[in-house]
Amino acid sequence: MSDTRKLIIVSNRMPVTVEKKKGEIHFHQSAGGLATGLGSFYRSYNSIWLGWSGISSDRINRKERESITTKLANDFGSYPIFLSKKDVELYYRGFCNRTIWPIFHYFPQYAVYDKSLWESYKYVNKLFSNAVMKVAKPNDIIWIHDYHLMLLPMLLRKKLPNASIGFFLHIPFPSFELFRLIPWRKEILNGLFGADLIGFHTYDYVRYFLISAYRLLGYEHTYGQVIVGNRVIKVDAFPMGIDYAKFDKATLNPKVKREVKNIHKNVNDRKVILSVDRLDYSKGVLQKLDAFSLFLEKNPEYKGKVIFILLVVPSRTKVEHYRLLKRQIDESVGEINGKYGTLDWMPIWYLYRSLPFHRLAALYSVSDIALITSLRDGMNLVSKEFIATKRNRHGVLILSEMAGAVEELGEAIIVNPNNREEIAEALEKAMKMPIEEQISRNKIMQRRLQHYNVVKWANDFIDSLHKVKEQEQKLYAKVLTPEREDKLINAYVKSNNRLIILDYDGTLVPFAGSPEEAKPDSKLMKMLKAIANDKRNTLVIVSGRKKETLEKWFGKLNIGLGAEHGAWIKEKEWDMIAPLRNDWKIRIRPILESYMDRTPGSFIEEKEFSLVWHYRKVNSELALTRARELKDDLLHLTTNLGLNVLEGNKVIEVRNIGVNKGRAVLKWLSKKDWDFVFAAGDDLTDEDIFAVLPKEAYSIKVGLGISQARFNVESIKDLRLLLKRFEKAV
Ligand code: GDG
Repeated sequence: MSDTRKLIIVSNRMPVTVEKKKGEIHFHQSAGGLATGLGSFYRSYNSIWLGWSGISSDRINRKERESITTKLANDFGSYPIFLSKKDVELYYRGFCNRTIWPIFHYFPQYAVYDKSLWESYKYVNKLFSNAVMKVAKPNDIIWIHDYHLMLLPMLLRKKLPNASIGFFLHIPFPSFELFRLIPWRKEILNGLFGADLIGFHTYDYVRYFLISAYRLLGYEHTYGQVIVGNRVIKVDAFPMGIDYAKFDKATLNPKVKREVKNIHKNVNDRKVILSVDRLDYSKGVLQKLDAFSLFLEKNPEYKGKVIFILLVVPSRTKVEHYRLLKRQIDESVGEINGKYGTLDWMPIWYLYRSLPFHRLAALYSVSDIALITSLRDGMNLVSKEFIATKRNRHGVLILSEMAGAVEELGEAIIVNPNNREEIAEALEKAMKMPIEEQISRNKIMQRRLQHYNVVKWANDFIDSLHKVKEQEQKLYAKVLTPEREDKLINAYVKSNNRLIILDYDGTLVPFAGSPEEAKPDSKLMKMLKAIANDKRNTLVIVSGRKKETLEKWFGKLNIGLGAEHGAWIKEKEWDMIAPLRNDWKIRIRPILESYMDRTPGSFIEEKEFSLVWHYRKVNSELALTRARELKDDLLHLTTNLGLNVLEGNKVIEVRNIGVNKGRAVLKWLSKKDWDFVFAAGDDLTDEDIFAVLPKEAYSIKVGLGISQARFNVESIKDLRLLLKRFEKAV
C-alpha cells in the first residue's frame, strides 16, 4: 500500500536516544518492538517519529539543538521534542509516573494528586502538539502512543479536524473505581476522545474505558463505537505482538550460541528459573522471591539443583517508590541466598542492569522456567519472547493472571501473584512437567504468537483506523449540509400539500423520565402552532407516549396525533388503529415487576396497549445485563400471545404485533397526493416511519448513526433550527 499521506508516530521517547558525554553528542538507536512493528509502514508511507530525545534542553545550546534536529531528521527519520529538566521532573517523573502509573496499575496508595504536576502534563502535551503541527498536513495519519500523551489526541483534533488520529495505551486501563480517583479524569477522557481509534491490549481494558466514558461523560457505545458530536470513535483491543522471527531465530545466532555455552558451563546440570523485569512495583518481584523461598522450604530436594536468575533492569530510580523497591529486592535476595546458599551453590543470581540482546536471548534459551508474577501488566512482552525462543524445545512459562498476555498464553501455568503457595506449587509442577507436554503446550502458543506478531498488530491497528474514518465519511455523506437544507426548504416553499411527521422525545426535546420534565417549551409550542396553522401543512406528531399526555400537550393545536407508537391515532377524535386486546398485560406485568424489584432505578410504565420497562437511570452495566435477560425472558413468553418486544432508547416495550409508528403514518400518507413529505425521528421506533415513506420524502434522523432516513442532523437543536425555517417560510 502506498499513500501520499504522512504517518506520524508520536511517543514519549523516540527510538533514538541522544546523549551528551564530555561535550560530544551521541546517538543510539534502540530496536524496540514498536519500531519493528512499524517498519512496514515506514516503507509504505512517508513516515516520521516524534518524541523526547532523552536529553534535557538545559544541557544544550541553540546550535546543538539545531544540529541534533537535522541529524535526527536525516539519519533517523525522527523529530525531537526538547524537554527541560523541570519538565522531566514534573511531567515525566511527576504526573506520568507518580499519578497515572500507580493508578492505572492499581496502586492508589502510591499516587499523588498535585496540581503543579498536572499543569506540567498539560504543558508538555501542548509542546508535543506544537511539534506535531510543525510537520503535519491536514490529512495525515497520526499514531500516538501511551499514557504520557493522553491529552494530545484532542489537542491535535482541534487543529487538524480531518486527520486520522489513533491512540494506543500500552499499560492497563483500570476499572472505573480506580480511574475516578484522578481529579482530572474527565480532562483525560476528553483528551483521548480526540482520537478516531483508541486501542488497548485487552478487551477488559476496553470495557473499563467504555464504562468510565459512560459514567463520567455520558458517552454510550454500540459494539465499541462511540458517536461524539459529528465524529465516530472506535474503541477496540489490539493485543501487541512481538518480533517473532527475531526470537525464533535467536538461538542460531553465533553470539547467542557462545553465550548459551557460557551459561551452561556455570549452571552445570541445574534447572534454571528466569525472571526478567524492569524495576517496578507492578511487576511483583518481591512476590516471586518470596514464593521461590517457599518453594525451597517445601521442596528441600531441589536445594543445590536449581538456580534462579533474577534480571532487574534499572528504571525510574529517581522516584521514591522505585528506590525503596530496589532496597527491598536487594534485602530479599540477600536473605534467601544467606538462608539457603552453600559454599558451592548460590540459589539466586541477581543482575541489576540491562543486558545486550544476545545475552537476554541466551538467558531465554537456557532457562527451564520463566517466572512472571506481575501484579498488573498491560501486556508483558517478556513472557511472549520466552515462548518464541523455545522452538521445538522444552521450557515452562509460569504467568500471572494479572498480565494482559494471559489472554493469549492460556497454555502457561497461570498463577495469582498474591498467592505465594500457588506460585511455589506452580514451580514444583513446572519442574516435574514431562518434556513432551512442555513442547506441545509451547507449540500452541508459538503458533498464536507467530501469527499475531508485532507487524500484524501494527497493520491491524492502522487498518482499523482507516475503517473508522471510512465509516465516519459514510455518516457524513448523509449529513444535512447547508446546501441540502436549502434544497429541502426550496421544495417546501414550492409545495402546496405538505405532510410533516414528527417524533417527540429525542427529536423535538431531550429525553426525560417523567412527562413533567419532558413538557414542550413555549418556543416549541409557538413554532408547532405556526407550522400547523399554515393551510398547506398537515402536521402529525407520532410518539410512544400515552394519548392522555399528547392530548394534554397538543390537543388544542391543529395537528394529528399518534400515541403509544400508533396504537391510537387522532385526526379529530382518538381512535384505535385496529381492534386490539390488552388482556395479556396480566401475564406480562409480573415479569416486568420482578425485574423492576431487582433493578434499582428502573420503573414500569403502563399504557393502554403496551407495557414499558424503563431503565434510563440504572447503573450502566447492570442495565445492559438486565435488559438482555428481560428481552430473552419476554421473547419466550410473547411469541404465542401475538406480542412484540421492542427495544427503544433505554426502554423495553411489549405491545401488540402490527402496531408501530409506520402503520400509523400510512393512514395519513394514503389520504392525499402529497407534494412534500417530511419526517423526523431519532430512535429505532422511528425507523418504522422512515421505512414506509415514499422515496422522494425528506426523512431525517436526529443524531449521527445508521438509519434508513435520507439525512442526518447532529442534534435536536439542528432539527429545531430547520423547523424554524418552515415557520419562517409560512
Ligand atoms: C510496557 C507495559 C507492555 C527487558 N530487559 C532487557 C530487555 N528487555 C525488553 C524485553 C521486552 C521489554 O524490554 C519489556 O517489555 P514488557 O512488556 O515486559 O514490559 P514494560 O517495559 O513494562 O512495557 C507492558 C509493553 O509496554 C508493550 O506494550 O507489554 O505491559 O508495562 O521487550 O525484551 N531488553 C534487553 N536487555 C534487557 O536487559 N535488550
